[in-house]
Amino acid sequence: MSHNRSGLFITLEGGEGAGKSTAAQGLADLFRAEGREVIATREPGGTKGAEAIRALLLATDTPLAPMAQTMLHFAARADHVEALIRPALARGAIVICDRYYDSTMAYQSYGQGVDIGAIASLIRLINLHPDITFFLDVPADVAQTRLAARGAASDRYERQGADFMARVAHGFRAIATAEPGRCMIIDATAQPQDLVAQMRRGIAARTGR
Ligand code: T5A
Repeated sequence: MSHNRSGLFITLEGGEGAGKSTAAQGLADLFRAEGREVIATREPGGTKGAEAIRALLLATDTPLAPMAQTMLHFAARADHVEALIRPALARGAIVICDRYYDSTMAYQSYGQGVDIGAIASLIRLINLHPDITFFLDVPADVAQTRLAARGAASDRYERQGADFMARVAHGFRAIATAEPGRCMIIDATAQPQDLVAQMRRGIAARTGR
């Protein structure tokens, strides 16, 4: 079950530098131009409490065991879902979230070895599923070039290295393959406006909206 409300819950997933934030912004602009209320948000984060947890999660000077990271991601998510996402969906808004629980499965389970069953239990506890999830798939070298061009500071996860990122990418593909009703893989080497157009067509085809 996804949710009992009139809104639409869209999530974007993928590795570092796949272009999720850029595509999420473009999709939000498109829906706003259609006259819809849009909440564009992100994880970890999206509320004051979840942003405070984000700072701890991304900090490179505080070692945290993978299971501790998992529970912090879900603590942030619990606040984000209850304080922002559920109320927005209940009033009919479109919620576009840059990363959600598939990131925990890909990074903490496929990437860091946390038990899949433990994460599946936390997902059941949160009990809010996206209507549609886009997996932005981009070759590692393209993502690396984009990140280098942006010159962003390196956080806890960006520092993990190529093998870790390959396990994460494998995880995302495995999730998308296992749940074809919810998930769509998008070739994220396309130009941002083409990605947004592909996503808009996917939403219309899958949800009729
Ligand atoms: N994490 C998160 C977990 O481990 N578990 C979890 O449960 C969750 C929720 C979050 C970190 O936390 C981890 C995953 C992450 O490591 P973050 O800063 O939010 O950290 O990291 P990302 O979500 O990876 O954000 P990035 O900004 O690094 O990547 P994006 O959003 O995919 O990429 P974007 O849009 O910022 O673009 C990157 C650059 O590429 C260009 C942009 O202009 C930009 O310079 N670009 C394009 N260039 C050409 N063509 C396109 N289509 C382009 N799209 C963007």
